[in-house]
Amino acid sequence: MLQLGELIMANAKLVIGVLMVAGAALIISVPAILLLGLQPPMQSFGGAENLKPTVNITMYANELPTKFGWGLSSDNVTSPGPTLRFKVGDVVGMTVHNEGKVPHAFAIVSGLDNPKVLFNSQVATLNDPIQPGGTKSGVFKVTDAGSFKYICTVTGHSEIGMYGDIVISK
Ligand SMILES: [Cu+2]
Repeated sequence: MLQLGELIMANAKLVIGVLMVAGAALIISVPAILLLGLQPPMQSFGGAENLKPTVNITMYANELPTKFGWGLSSDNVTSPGPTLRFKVGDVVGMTVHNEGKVPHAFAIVSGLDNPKVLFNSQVATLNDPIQPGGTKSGVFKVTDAGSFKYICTVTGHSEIGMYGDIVISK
């Protein structure tokens, strides 16, 4: 049978032990957190999480009465969409809002015929598009000069006007 004093001592030792373990965990976890980075995870479809945008663009996807289109503001969506201009080396932070009623997605492609995605520029994909009312962002670096297209990569959408010109200068 433990005396009251012994019981208190035993409990005190237990509390001290728990505090020491908690302190050690804190001491270990702080540098671990610093090493792993405190930044919130940024959703990037371009695989360029380490790139900091030098140009930020916000695009709006929507359906028009007889076509699908793009705009730089929600009240000016056109088909084709506005021409986008970048310079080689620009790191583009692209945010796409889906203002429409069906899923959409964004990518810069080689052209409308046989489109090939360039610069890892897809923001959302055919299989993981931006749902109506949703927003997705991506960061990518444009590395080649030329005239390309941006499109919605959801099947059939670029065919009904959901594209625009993109010009990348040297
Ligand atoms: Cu679309």
